[in-house]
Amino acid sequence: MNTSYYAWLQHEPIEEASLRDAWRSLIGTVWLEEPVTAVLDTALREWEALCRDLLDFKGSHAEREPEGLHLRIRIYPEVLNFEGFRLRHLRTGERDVLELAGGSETGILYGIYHLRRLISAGIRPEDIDLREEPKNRLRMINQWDNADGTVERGYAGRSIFYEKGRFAGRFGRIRDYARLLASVGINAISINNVNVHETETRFITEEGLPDVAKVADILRAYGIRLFLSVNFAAPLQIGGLPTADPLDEGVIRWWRETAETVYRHIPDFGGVLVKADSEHRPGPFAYGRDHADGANLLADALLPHGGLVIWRCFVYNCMQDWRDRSTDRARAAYDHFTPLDGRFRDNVLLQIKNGPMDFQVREPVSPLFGGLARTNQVLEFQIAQEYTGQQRHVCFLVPQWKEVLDFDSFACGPGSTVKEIVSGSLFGMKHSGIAAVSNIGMDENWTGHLLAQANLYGYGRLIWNPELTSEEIALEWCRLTFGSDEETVAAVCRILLKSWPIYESYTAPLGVGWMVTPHTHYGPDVDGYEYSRWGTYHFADRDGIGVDRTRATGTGYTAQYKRENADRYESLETCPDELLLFFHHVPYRHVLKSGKTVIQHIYDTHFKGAADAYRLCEEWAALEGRIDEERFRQIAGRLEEQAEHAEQWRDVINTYFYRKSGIADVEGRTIY
Ligand code: GCW
Repeated sequence: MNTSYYAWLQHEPIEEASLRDAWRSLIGTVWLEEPVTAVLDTALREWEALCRDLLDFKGSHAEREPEGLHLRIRIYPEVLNFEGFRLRHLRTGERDVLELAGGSETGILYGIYHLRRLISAGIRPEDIDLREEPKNRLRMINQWDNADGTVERGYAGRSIFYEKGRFAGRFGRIRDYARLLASVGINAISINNVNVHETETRFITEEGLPDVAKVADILRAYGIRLFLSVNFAAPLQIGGLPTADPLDEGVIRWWRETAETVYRHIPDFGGVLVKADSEHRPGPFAYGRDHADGANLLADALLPHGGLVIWRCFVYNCMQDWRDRSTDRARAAYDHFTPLDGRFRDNVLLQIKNGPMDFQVREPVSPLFGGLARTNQVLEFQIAQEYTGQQRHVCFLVPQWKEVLDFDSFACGPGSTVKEIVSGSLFGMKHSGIAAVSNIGMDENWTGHLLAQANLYGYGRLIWNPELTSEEIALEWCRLTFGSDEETVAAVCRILLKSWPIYESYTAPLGVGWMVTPHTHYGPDVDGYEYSRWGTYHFADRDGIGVDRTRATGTGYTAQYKRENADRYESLETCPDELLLFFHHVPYRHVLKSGKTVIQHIYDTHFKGAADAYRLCEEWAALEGRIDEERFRQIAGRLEEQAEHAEQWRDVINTYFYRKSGIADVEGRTIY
């Protein structure tokens, strides 16, 4: 096992001897007031690991409460939220203790991981007095893993779960993954791709469930509930029924019995994730039913067992005619789902991608946030860098996610931010939360590009506490991953924090999106999707570029937002530069708020973006000798590839627009 495998749970004792000694004496003995259950056992093992990894010390367990210094662990549900915890340094008479109180055993586990972060950050024991509760109840990961061992949009090797059509039995690896996830507060995971193929359709049968249950057992010890993606047509495909119609009695019975079978194997099964009537997946439309009929069918089957139905809103016409200018893919989710608001069962959650299109480097926030007031909602992010460099380019996505969470929908007046919607607080929803597509695989370092580990870490931390800044999260990750050398930590933080703007600057300009090679989605191909059926166009001609989504002259998409945002996006005067081409079709000489013309902006950002990507290599090179060879080389290699590839992006985009517009670069740089 090399260092990169341990990710942010490194084995690196703190250097300062006096601090290490202070911690050893305070937490080197543990006293647990509770009977040991599975999750508490994990917590104790994590405390042992903390002592070993950070204090270079073997901790000891006390039989009864010691007189002297110790770590006291207790469950305190009266004052703490179920998953919350409190850590305090107490001086009571002769007892000097660090008390970890959790709202539940899971709260305690989270408390131990938090203590690990604090100790790594160099905090002194006497300074500890804090309380933490997660902002979001559901904090989920979606694996897009297939039974054949491939991972859809996976950029870090093959699946850790499956191989050749079956469960691969890599229990150690799954446990290590669960550990990484729990350490940043993840409490739910769906373990198979939302595109459910034939083999995975059978996961919910008597033959499939024993293997699924083994994975659930591992995850349970880390406070993580297992979900499965299911195939809406399962009654037809594996149930021997002639239909999957959600209103058919036989279909209703089939799902009810299937739910009973699932819960017999996995009593705490979390529920199902469903992609229906989307990109050729089966769904209720085939029977003239709507998404509420479809979701409620499954919800009724799961309700007696406490299960949830997470139903995706990524529904659009993927057979569009590019000649048809009136259909707008961006409108689709809102048009499909707002009429159904209020019709879903209490245990249904709609899962909504952050933007109206598909995880582009820049998109506006989905207007469904704010458009639905009587429906449980889950926000979906993509940690996997499908459109943001595929873990070959560095692109730290936390700043992008923060913009989404901080976006004001104005649904109930100012302050109706996405984070208040998806935490359930704005509309008082029963269930809610955030999910994201995972970015890990069998690669030794989990994520392909080692710096992409920061996205998995940052996702967990941010959805636990959306008030953390990108800088704080980057700093935590860098310290935990690379240790205490301040120069290294500062340099890595700088690289992470500028990486998203750099990636944006040399790829598709001003919010227009795409311009990628069809299917693989890697590398530039400006017209790759322009004459296709996917609904993802830029409409560049010799005069201008962009998609007119205004109410006045375009597709009317802007009207899906509440007035404040609708007006802001509708008007050329107020539409933010970075989203201009998402909302408007403008001439190349249109002047941006920055004072530059659109065409000059394209040239300038692409020249600068490629130069900045090259500079990242230089900044990294300066760290040689300060980081172990293996991790240093890995990242250096990826950064070099990025710099080269950024030049390709620069030249393809600049050349395309120069040839289209015939307008020269005012600085006369080389364009082909
Ligand atoms: O962007 C598209 C991806 C598909 C993915 C789909 C989805 C799982 O290219 O690979 O399928 O989104 O989110 O369902």
